[in-house]
Amino acid sequence: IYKWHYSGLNRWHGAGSTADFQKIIQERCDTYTQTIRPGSRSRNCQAIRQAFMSAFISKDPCKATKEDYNSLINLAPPTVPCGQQVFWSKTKELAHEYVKRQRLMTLEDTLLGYLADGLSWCGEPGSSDLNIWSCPDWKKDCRTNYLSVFWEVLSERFAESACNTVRVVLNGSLENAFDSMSIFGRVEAPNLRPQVELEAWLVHDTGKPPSDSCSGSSIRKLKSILDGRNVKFRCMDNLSRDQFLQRS
Ligand code: C8R
Repeated sequence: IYKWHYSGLNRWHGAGSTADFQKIIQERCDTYTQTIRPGSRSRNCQAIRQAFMSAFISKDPCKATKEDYNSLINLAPPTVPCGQQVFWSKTKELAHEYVKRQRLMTLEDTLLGYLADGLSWCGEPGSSDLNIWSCPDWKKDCRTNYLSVFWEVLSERFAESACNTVRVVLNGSLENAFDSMSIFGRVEAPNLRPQVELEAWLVHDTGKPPSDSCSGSSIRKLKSILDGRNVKFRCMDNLSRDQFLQRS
């Protein structure tokens, strides 16, 4: 039992692959290309599903590289029209509510972000199946797992394509609204191009005082990352969720 536990499919500490992963990818791809963005360049959903699978199937789930996802990302690069991009960190639901009311887009509004949102996936060497029992956890097993590397490369490409003014929605109810270890902090902010302008919105829970502000140390750290890249920065704080959604 000991040996089975540590060498078997159950040995990782993260959730296993989502049931019916392939079917969900195919269905979401069809929905996105036919209903959500029918105007967008026609995409071959079967090829996209196949490229997604071959990125990780039969591979060591702790040895993901950015290159594993090259062919998938080249089939559907995560670009959005200039000036419409919204980043977020610890504010996923709020950011999605915000973009719905504006003509703005998060990474989940691009095809690959939409396909993968909320799903989990990993394979196993010597097998052509997904491991539905467990997948590596970033902290407890390995950082170079397929789920983490996917969001990192996709987020990197999304940030690199930003132009004009872009926005980030940060959680003002946390002590550190900017977290330099988050994907926004370690991947997106450091990959914005010079001359882009980033507007940060610090939004706190309605009915509570904010826990961080534009003059706090976490935002100063964000500002220094951006200064180093010649990215312009503006910051708005002390907004409750309701105020933010109404005024913006
Ligand atoms: N981005 C990153 N992670 C994403 C994601 C996304 O669009 N969509 C999902 N579902 N995830 P967090 P962060 C999952 O700590 O680290 C982009 C991944 O499993 O609240 O700063 C997006 O463009 C990932 O590990 O935020 C956004 O701007 C967690 O959710 C940042 O990166 C990340 O949750 C957000 O990443």
